Amino acid sequence: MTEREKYLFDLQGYLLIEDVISDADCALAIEKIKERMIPREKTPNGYDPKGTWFHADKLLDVGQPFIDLIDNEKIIPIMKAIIDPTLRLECAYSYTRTKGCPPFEIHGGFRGGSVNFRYNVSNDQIYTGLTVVSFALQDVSAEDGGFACIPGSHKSDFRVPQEDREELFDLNGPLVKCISTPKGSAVIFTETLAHGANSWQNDTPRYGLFYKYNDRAAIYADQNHWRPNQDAFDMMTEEQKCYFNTAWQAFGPDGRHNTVSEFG
Ligand SMILES: O=C(O)CCC(=O)C(=O)O
Repeated sequence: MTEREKYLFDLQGYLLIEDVISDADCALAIEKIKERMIPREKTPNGYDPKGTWFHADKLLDVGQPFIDLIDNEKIIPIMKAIIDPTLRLECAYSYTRTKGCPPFEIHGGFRGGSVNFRYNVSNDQIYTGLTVVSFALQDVSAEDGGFACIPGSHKSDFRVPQEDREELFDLNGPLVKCISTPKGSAVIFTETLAHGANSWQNDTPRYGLFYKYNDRAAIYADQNHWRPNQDAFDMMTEEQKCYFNTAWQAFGPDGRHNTVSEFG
């Protein structure tokens, strides 16, 4: 991680990295997401998306290009620098949203929560928890909608007051910034950041692709639900399998590699 990247991530709570995925892999990812995506009844925050929001889970089971993104060479050194040298990949999924979809309400923005939502810096070292890589499979301009956040909010020691939430977390309000992302780039953002997504305004749907990493010792998502299937493991390198080890810190299984019996 360069000094510039460290500065920007600490300042903003997110970082844009360009030229992460090739055009061919963007096209392949969209093709496979289209085959797998299903309509979402309600968004995680209870909105009725009125048929405009789709999701595709367990993308690693589909093979490439998703497998190679597990340990992308431009992303992983940064994740190791800001989370921990030993990482777990919690989940890999897509949200696809079509024109006019309801916004994904701003969430996060308070660093005093659980281990997953930490953010501290000490002795030149960033310590964050659950961290997302949002891959841009197409060009997204700020006017299209898409990823939005309150830069710097990952350092807030206070929760937004409930009565001010609507005003301060207004996706079109002065605190919130929509981020433009060129095709093939990725936004790395800490879940501690106040973030969400604005209503999508482009005729072409937004095929969002999200990988969530965590400290090996921490758990956010259901490990059994998100565990890749055996076909996916068979496609992975030994190094890639390590991202799916069960969460543990002391007295873990011998070696670092995953075996099914770890869950036994
Ligand atoms: O759609 C986005 O860019 C935001 C997604 C998000 O906040 C999430 O998946 O937790």
